[in-house]
Amino acid sequence: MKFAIAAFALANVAGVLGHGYVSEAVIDGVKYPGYNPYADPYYNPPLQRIFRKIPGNGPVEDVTSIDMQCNGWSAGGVVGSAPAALSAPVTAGSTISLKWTTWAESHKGHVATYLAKCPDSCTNWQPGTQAVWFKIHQQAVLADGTWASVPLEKDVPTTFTIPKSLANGNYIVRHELTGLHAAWTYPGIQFYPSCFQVTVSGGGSATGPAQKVAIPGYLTASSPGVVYDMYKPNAAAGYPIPGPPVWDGSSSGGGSQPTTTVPPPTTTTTTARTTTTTRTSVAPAPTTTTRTTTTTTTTTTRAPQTGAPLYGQCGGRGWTGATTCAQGTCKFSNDYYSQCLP
Ligand SMILES: [Cu+2]
Repeated sequence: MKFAIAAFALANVAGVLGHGYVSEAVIDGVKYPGYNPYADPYYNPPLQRIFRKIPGNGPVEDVTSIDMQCNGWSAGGVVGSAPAALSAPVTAGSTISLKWTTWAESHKGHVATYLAKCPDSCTNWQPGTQAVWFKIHQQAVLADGTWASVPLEKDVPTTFTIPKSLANGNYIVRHELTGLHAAWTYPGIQFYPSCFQVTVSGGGSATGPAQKVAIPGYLTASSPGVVYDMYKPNAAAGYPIPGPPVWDGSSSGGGSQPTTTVPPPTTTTTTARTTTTTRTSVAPAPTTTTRTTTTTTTTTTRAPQTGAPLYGQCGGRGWTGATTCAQGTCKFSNDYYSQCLP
C-alpha cells in the first residue's frame, strides 16, 4: 500500500501546493475517511465517500469564487466540487468530530461550520449561488487565548454539534478552516473548505435562520475578518470571524452566540418506550409502528467493531489490516483497495 501511495503522490506532483484537508470524520460513532485528493482520483470505479471531492490540500484565496463552497481550484480548471455518493446518518444533537491532516504551525485561523438542506438527496445537488447556507458553529480563540487551529497542529480533531432542534432530512455540512498568516492584505486569507453529506434524524422542526447566505456571496474582500493582522497581541480573541452569526437553534433564527444554546434532549413519554431506553441518545423515540425497524438499524450501527469500520479499508495489495468488516460487506474496488460498504 505504501508503494501505491507513493505512486499516487508522484502522479500528482503538479498539483496545488498547500497544507491540509479533512482526513476523517466520526459521526454517531462511525468513522468515515475523508476524500483523499492524492489517491481517490485514481480509483476506478470511484470509492464511495460522504465527502465531496477536493482537488488538493491547497487554499481558496478568492472569497467570491465557487471554490469557497466545497473547495475547488478554478484557476487550475477544477471549478468547485461535486456531490458525493454517500450520506452519513447522524442524530440531531450529536457531536461530529473532524480530523485534519497535520496542520502547519504557521497557519493560524478560525473554524466554522455551515449547513444547507438538500431539496431531496444531497447526492445529486449543487447549491450554486442560492442563499441556502447557515452557520451552526464557529470558533477563533481557545480558552488559553490561542487560535482554534492550534489543536489541529497536534492532530487533535475539531468538533461541532448538530442542533437538536434541526429538522430531519439531508444536509450538506460545510466546514471551513482558515490560515491568516498572509491576511494583512487581500488576497491573502486562505480558506480550506470541506463538505460532506449527512442525513439527520431525531431532530425537531427548525429549518435554520430566516436569513440564509449564499456561498460564494457571503463574503467580499472588505467583509470583517477577511483582512486581519494575526500577529498583533490578542489577535485570536479579537478576531471578527467572517460570515453570518451562528444560528441559535430557534425556529425563527437569531444572531445570538453559539455553542451552549443547544437545548437538552427532550424526553418523550410514549407508553411503549421502555424497550428502547438504550437508544435514546441515538435516535428519536419512534412511533410504535416504526419502532422495530429503527431499533434494528441502530443496533447494526453500534455493533462492536471486530473488523474494519464501515467505509474503511478491508483489503488490497499490501494491506495488513482487518480483512473483515465490523459493518457492511468488504467489496473489491481495485487491486489496491477494498472497502466496507453497506
Ligand atoms: Cu498554506
